[in-house]
Amino acid sequence: MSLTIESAQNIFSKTQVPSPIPATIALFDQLGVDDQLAYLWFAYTEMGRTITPAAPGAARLQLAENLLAQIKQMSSEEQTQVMRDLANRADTPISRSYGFFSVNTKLAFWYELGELMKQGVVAPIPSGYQMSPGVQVVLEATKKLDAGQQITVLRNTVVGMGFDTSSLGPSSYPKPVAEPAFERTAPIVSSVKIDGITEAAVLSYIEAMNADNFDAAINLFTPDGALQPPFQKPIVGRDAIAKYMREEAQGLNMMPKQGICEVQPDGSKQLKVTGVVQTPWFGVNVGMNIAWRFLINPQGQIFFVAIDMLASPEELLSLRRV
Ligand code: EQ3
Repeated sequence: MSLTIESAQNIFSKTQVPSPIPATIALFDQLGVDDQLAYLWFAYTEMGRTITPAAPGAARLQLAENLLAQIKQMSSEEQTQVMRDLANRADTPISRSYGFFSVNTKLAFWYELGELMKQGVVAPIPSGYQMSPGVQVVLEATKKLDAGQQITVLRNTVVGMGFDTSSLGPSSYPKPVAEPAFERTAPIVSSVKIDGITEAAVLSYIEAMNADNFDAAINLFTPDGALQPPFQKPIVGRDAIAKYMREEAQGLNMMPKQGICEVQPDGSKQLKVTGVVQTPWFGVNVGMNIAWRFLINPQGQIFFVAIDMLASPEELLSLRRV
């Protein structure tokens, strides 16, 4: 029987617990645009008391420089309007340019805007702003999340802003820019050990990803293989996975701890591995509890891997399907 992505997506589905992250983002989506911006300000500054993101490097900020320079020259009202347009996904020149940014450039853009707001260069949340009950509900829901889940909510809301450029034809795409590298926050772990796992493709995958060696990681996949990031559809084919990894998987520290492997009658293997991942934005200060669900073909190649955010630390150990 040939392997299909649809069936691969369902492996170990009985061991999955719904994450509170989409529910929190759904609450956020219901807010009006000013409330969304205010929520992000309060959530970000509140979180910043204990954990703050690392400043993006100069090369990364350079990609957002043009937009930031335009915004700095605007009046307070115009600055507020730009932020509203971004949150509204409006079709304006700035919101379009933002829409073409990579995930990490979007984060760097808002990081810098946040700094400029603190300095008073960019319009802050209006001083008389009264927090609406809706914002309070989303903030309360956010407080219940662990730090890894909180930064995922922030990241996903920022990524969703700006004009949706996927509707535009290739003629309107800007010239592709090289994705600046993230500095690694911890030494490269060269020999990976995962309790319960000896599968070479899985161990080599983690080793390659922890060294940002995406070519090596891609070569472990079948040509029609797929990678499914958290809360997203599968990305299919080596080229598409490589592009995604170069943009979004740099500088990650993957610390898988345990896993199980089940051999299927056709010789393929289904594996579930759980552990912790750190992003270069927050380094060792925030660990995200995650699971990888691998489907390995009988020839030992990765046909499919899904990355799931876990709902709670208890889930790190609940690997068996009962
Ligand atoms: C200025 C302010 C505060 C107010 C204004 O009103 C509005 C906004 C938006 C503001 C600014 C907000 C800012 C600056 C937010 C910054 C948030 C940041 C830096 C969040 C970063 C989060 C990073 C995360 C969650 C990374 C997760 C990565 C994972 C889980 C990677 C998993 C992967 C694995 C394990 C693989 O094996 C394959 C690849 C893959 C990448 C999927």
